Amino acid sequence: MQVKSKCNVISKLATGTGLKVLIVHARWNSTVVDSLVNRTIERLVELGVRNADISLKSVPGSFELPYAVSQLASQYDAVIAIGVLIRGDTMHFELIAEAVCRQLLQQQMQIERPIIFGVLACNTEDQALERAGLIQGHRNLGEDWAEAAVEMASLDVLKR
Ligand code: DLZ
Repeated sequence: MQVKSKCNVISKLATGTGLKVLIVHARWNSTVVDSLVNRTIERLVELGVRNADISLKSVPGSFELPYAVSQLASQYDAVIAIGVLIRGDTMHFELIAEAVCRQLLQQQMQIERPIIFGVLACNTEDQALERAGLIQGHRNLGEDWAEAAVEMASLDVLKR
């Protein structure tokens, strides 16, 4: 039996109309990051978010994502944090991946805004290229992040 790796993410009711979304992305591994960011934007627009309601902010590396989110998130209905970590010869990868994940989760609860985890922690460059749809036959994960942002922001708007 084949396991479904992607749930049917977007709820039928969720629409991006009227939502303000921030994408914060790292500049490391920019070929992969740019492809992920572009597909995220494209999918947000397909879901009804206006181009004018999508803001972009870049930071040097993934380690800087949580601070940028903490400073900016409250002005938006959802934030998508995007970075690509590729394992190297040192402990950097483990330290950053773990810390960034924990901090983004914590920010989400503190700021009470959905923060979508678009940080890839890959063992190889090929894994990163695959997940950005840059290797034939592979899907770009940016579309899942856009769908998750719209669905989660819609929950939040209903509550207010
Ligand atoms: C230093 C570093 C390394 C080695 N690798 C990556 C990476 O693969 N992806 C990424 O987004 N950032 C990397 N960085 C930079 C750190 O995230 C951070 O920007 C610096 O340590 C400065 O705080």
